[in-house]
Amino acid sequence: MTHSTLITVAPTGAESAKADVPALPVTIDEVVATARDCEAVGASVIHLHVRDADTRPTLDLGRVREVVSAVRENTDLIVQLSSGGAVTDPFDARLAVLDAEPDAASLTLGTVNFGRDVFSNPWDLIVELHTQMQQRGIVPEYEVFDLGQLATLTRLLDRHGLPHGGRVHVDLVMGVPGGMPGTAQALTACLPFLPPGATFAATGVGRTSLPVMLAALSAGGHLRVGMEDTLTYAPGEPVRDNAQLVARAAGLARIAQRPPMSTDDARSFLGIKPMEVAL
Ligand code: KMH
Ligand code: ZN
Repeated sequence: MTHSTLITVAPTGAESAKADVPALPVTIDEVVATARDCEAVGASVIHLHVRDADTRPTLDLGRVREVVSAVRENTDLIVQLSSGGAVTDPFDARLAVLDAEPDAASLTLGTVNFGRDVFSNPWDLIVELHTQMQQRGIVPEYEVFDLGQLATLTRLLDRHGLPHGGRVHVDLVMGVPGGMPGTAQALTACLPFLPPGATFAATGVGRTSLPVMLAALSAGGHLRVGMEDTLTYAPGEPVRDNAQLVARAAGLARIAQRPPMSTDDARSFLGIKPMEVAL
């Protein structure tokens, strides 16, 4: 079991509208402020979806590059871009975010119903993302929405080799309507299907955030929290900001005697170049 806990913040996502959730960080200044606040309370990775000047999700490369460099200039966080985007995004635009040269990027291992929508991730897209990340030195975080997607991960690694950095790190995304439930039982069921030597984090969407976080910590896993996944802190209490969610995750990690991982340690854990070499 890793001594410390890697905490990823997913501050924005592609699903919530700024008009409905005024605390959602969408401008570059808001994303930078959130990134700094979350780093200060224990995050070491930021999972980014970018919004345009009208607050809508965008994969516009210029805008994505701007956000990546703003976060890098103001924090030591590992910058992980979403390659999932929004359910409406075409595959070529999702692949093109790799041109922004993030440290890391998400890579979802299968198609899944996503509420009333479909989050489409066919095999050829998975292979293309995996091999392009290998070639470009970008570290993937394998997003798993259902247990069968872990079999796809094993097939992917068997056929196409280990990711850049050598670490196979999985994020179990739980509680999405259409994916696996956000329960301790579902999390435990996934663990035997992780590839040998792989590490995992877990994310519980909506009200599954706390049970998933507690189950992940007890099983030696890492954590992802943020307003991409959770907008209610407690029944009837909206999330104040992303740092509130990171602080709660960091507090639970300390109680589990696996305190938040520093950004330096997170880089070495994930096989990402140290900050001074990266710049
Ligand atoms: N926005 C979801 C459709 C990812 O970032 O890689 C997909 C998602 C996964 O959030
Ligand atoms: Zn995402």
